[in-house]
Amino acid sequence: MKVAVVMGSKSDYPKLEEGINLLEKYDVEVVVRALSAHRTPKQLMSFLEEIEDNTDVIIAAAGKAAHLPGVIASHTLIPVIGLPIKSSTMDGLDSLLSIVQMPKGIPVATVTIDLGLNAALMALQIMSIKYPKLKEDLKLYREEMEAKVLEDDKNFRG
Ligand code: RP5
Repeated sequence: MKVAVVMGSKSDYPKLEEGINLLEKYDVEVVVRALSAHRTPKQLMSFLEEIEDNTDVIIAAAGKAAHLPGVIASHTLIPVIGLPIKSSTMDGLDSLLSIVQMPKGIPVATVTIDLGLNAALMALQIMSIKYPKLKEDLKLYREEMEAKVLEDDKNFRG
C-alpha cells in the first residue's frame, strides 16, 4: 500500500500532516515530496515516472493557481486526489476552482479546502478495494467517530 503526497510548496505541509499520520497509522507507505507544477516541472515529471508502477494513489496539494493536481493527473493513470490549499488572499476559493474545474477526460477527485484528513480517508477508501484489511480499519474508524458524536450528543439531551 503506497501513497505519494505531492505539495506545491513546503508551506502546504501543515495542512497535510494529519492525513499523513492517519495513512501511516494504517501501515500505508507514504512518500512526501515538495514539487511544483510551475517551479520544478522537470523534477515533477521524473518523480511521476518513478512512481507510476508502484503507487496506489496520489494526493496532490496546492494553493493559488493550483495546477499541480491537474498536471499530475494528465501524466498518470494513478487516481489523483486534489487538496485545495488556502494560501492566498482569496481564502482558497482560487485553489478549489483550479483543482475541481478539470476539463473533460482528466478527472481529479477534489476534497475540502485545507482538509488533508479527508484526502487521506479518500485514499484509504480507494485502496480498500484492493486491500480488504483497510476496509475493516475504515469500518472501525467510522464506528469510533459515531461513538464520539453520540457521546457529545449526551451533553445536549435532557
Ligand atoms: C502554491 O503557492 C503552493 O502550493 C502554496 O500553497 C502557495 C505558496 O507557496 P510558497 O510561496 O509558500 O512557496 O504554489
